[in-house]
Order: sequence, then C-alpha cells, then structure tokens
Amino acid sequence: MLTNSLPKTKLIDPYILSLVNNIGKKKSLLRNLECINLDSQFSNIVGNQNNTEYFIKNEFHKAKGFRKLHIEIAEFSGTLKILHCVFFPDPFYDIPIFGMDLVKVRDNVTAAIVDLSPVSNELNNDYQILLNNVNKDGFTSKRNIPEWGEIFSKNVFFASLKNKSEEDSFYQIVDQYLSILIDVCLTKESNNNKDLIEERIYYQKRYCSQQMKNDKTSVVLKRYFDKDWVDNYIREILFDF
Ligand code: BLA
Repeated sequence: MLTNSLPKTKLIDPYILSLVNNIGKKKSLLRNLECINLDSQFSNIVGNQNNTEYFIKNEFHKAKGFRKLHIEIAEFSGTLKILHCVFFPDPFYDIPIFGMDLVKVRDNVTAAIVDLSPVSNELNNDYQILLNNVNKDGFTSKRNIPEWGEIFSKNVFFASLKNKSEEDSFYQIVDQYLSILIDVCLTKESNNNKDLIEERIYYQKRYCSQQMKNDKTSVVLKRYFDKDWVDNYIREILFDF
C-alpha cells in the first residue's frame, strides 16, 4: 500500500492519510484490480534540494473500466503537502473521470477539490443527478474554479478548509463522490460504438491538456527539478493520454 513504505519520520499528515486510506478502500471494490508497474525512478522520488527535503510517491493500478488509477502523495520541505488522485476511465466505458487534489501549506488546507468530470456532451448523466444531491454546505471559504477548469462538471467542489469540521465534511464529499463513481461503474459494460469512444477519448485528452495549463503544479515541481524533468513528469505521470 502507498503509505506503508514511507519512513515514519516522513509520514505525511493524518488527514491526508485518512483520505488516502479511504480512496484505497473504495478502489479495492473495483473489478480486476491490477498493479501497473511504474518505472522505479517515479514510484518513490526522494531528495534534498538546498537543504530542504522532499518526497513524491506514486501508485498506479488499472481495473475493469479504468485505464489508470493514480494516487500521488508528496511533501516538500515539510511544509507543503499534496494529495493528488485521478482515476482515468477506459474510453470503452461510459465512466466519468474522478479527480481530486488537496494542497496543505503548514496546517492550512488551501485547496481541496473533487469532481467526477464528464467524458461526453450528455448533460443528464445518471451520476450528475446523484452528485447534485451530495450535501456541500457548511464551508466558509468556497473557491472559484480557474479558467482552465472548464473540464470540470457543474458539481465540482472547490474550497479552502478552515477547520476540522470542514476537513471532515470534505472527507465525506470525497467519500460520496467515490461511492457514486463505484456504483455507476459497476453497472457499466464496454461498448464498441466508434463515435462514443472517440468522444470519450477527446474529452479525456482535453482533461489532460487543460490540467497542464495549471501553472501551480509546475511552479512547485520546478523548485526541485529541472524544466525537462517537470515537463516529462506532467506529460507522462500526471496527465498522459
Ligand atoms: C492548485 N496545485 C494547486 C496549488 C498547488 C498545486 C501548490 C496551489 C494551491 C492553492 O491555490 O491554494 C500543486 N498539485 C500540485 C502539485 C501536484 C498536484 C505539485 O497535484 C502534483 C505533483 N490539480 C490536479 C488535479 C486537480 C487539480 C487532479 O492535479 C483537480 C481534480 C486542481 N489544483 C487544482 C486547482 C487548483 C490547484 C483547481 C487551484 C488553481 C488556481 O486557483 O489557480
């Protein structure tokens, strides 16, 4: 499991661990879950730059309906902690893209985002109705989605988390979005309609290219790695397609 191999001193914070454990639990409900072997240079990245330590851990799986289930945890200089997770569907299936990102600076969760993003033009997706019903009240600092975020659904949730109660509420939202994803995907079978598959591929490529416009991701990585490494990491590990 992703967190088992972290040295105790580097153990990322308990809130991020609780989210990772829950994501792992939900993921284990998927059919035909298999590890995807990842080049070891990317599975466990540890280093020290100007006396500030960092680590990044990546885990890749695939399952029925999903081409890539990616969970990444990272910590930079002991102050910036990140949980990044994207479940990329197999375009032969009508399954949305699950994405979440959590950025914690010291004790503050400055960004907590989760969505099931669409892979077709169809507005009345069965899962959108369920997402709409998830309680997203009780947050004091909701945030606006940046321009590149047109890939997200109208049920995207994005906020800073101001206290333990907001952290608990965000945990519940992620839990429910994952439950909806799993319930929906367990009912889906692959289909061979060429137009639908092409549309899903188009949406997934667009998801990746729009995410690459988020310069917040590359700015952090470029403090620790050179530009070519960062470009390659974003293209091949985070948002390949
Ligand atoms: C914002 N992402 C951020 C921020 C940082 C990172 C430092 C700024 C925090 C803030 O605005 O409060 C950094 N995120 C990273 C890094 C990695 C990462 C270094 O995942 C990985 C190595 N980003 C995603 C995914 C989503 C996402 C999957 O990777 C959504 C599903 C969203 N991150 C996202 C959004 C912002 C953000 C919407 C805010 C951007 C803005 O307001 O301009």
